[in-house]
Amino acid sequence: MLPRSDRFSFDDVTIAVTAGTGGRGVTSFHREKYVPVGFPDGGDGGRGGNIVVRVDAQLSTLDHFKDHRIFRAKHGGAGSRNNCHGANAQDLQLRVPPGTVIRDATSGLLIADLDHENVTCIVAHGGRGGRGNAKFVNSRRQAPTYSELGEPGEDRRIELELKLIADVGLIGLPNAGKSTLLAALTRAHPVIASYPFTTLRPNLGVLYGPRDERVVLADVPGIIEGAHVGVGLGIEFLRHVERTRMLLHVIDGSVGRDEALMALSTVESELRAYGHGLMEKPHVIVVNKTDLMDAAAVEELLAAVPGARTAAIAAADGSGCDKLVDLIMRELPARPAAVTQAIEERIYELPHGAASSEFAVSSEEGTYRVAGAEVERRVAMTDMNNEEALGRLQRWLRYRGVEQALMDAGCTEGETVRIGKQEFIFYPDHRDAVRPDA
Ligand SMILES: Nc1nc2c(ncn2[C@@H]2O[C@H](COP(=O)(O)OP(=O)(O)OP(=O)(O)O)[C@@H](O)[C@H]2O)c(=O)[nH]1
Ligand SMILES: [Mg+2]
Repeated sequence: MLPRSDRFSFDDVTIAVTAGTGGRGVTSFHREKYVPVGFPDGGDGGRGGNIVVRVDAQLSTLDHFKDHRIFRAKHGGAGSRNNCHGANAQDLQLRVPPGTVIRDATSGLLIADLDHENVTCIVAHGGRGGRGNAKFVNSRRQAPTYSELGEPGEDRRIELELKLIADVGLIGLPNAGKSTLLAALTRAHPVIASYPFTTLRPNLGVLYGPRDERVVLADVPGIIEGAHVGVGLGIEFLRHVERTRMLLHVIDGSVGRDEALMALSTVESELRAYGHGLMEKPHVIVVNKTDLMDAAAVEELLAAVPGARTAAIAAADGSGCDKLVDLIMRELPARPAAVTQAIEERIYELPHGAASSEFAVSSEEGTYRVAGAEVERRVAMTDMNNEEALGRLQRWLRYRGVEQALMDAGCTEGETVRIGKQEFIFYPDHRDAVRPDA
């Protein structure tokens, strides 16, 4: 039984990220000698840390997420007296290799395609700091005795998918000598062995041209007939050559003309099945292992190979490799403008969850639940130990129609209502909501 493509699961990881909660605002009154009661001077809390994904060109895998998949940013600092603002928390940075695609794991929506160095993406926003009591002063209320708690940070699950960014892809049947060629052209040390499926994950190497051109080569696992339906390692790893500008199709010439041509067409039909424009890219057919062939056989095979660009090499001893490098440098299409430009800092940002004012009431075994982004945020930011803050929350809930919606849903006095993480006993109609433990 051949191994299947689930070996590549670490090219995809799902992680949970929670941004920091904002710091709490503070209730305080100015104090000075001989002044009995001063004005409110409670400062606001600081912002919670964002979760930021950043491209690190030194990385080429997502393996570092293997053992660590839950990330929390720091919370903002609390405000303090004298209108002092709490400290904003530092962002938590997660590093990923270039070519990482980020999706929201719940909706599957694309968040960002991090295909350049130096790009960052804020995947969860920290909550804003709660306002201190100084901010609640108005013409009717000179001395508010409450302040807000910090806003909770966003949390979501995101999916990271790696599509390596290489300039040239090495493809071919298992054992054709792809990894040997990578080792011959670059300083990479891939595992090479005389059995099929030696390479289980893509290897990268950098080839330097005569004018110091820097060309990244990707060696991917071998492809066999039926790979597109999952035979062998499947063809899923071909996404790592999707973004290349040229493919080197390596064939083992020592197996004889007919078999070599068959290998060629087998791999090509798998590429066609995969799609994504792989067959439309420039291909170089590289006849390998010529050290095991006589010159006539090499000529005969080269003549029979379709396509204009061919090379004959022995990757094991490097013969023919110089010519192959010349061919690559000559034929490699220029990088698309989109890739060469924006190397400067680019920041992707999800729209900050503009809290929807909609909410829904549901009930289960005598407990009512109110769900809705704005309502939940409002509750989370209310200091339940403060009568005045609680009264303010209840007035707001009544004004927003939450109280009426609960009554419409059949909720009666004394029943339990849950909003976010808080539980209340329902006392409608101008009586204050009271927490069960209050
Ligand atoms: N004689 C000879 N043997 C070679 C040459 N190139 C590769 N080989 C041998 O062929 C075998 C397979 O080489 P690999 O580079 O591992 O082949 P691969 O295409 O990467 O194979 P997979 O990773 O399994 O897809 C090894 O035993 C190599 O030593 C060559 O030019 N001449
Ligand atoms: Mg290999």
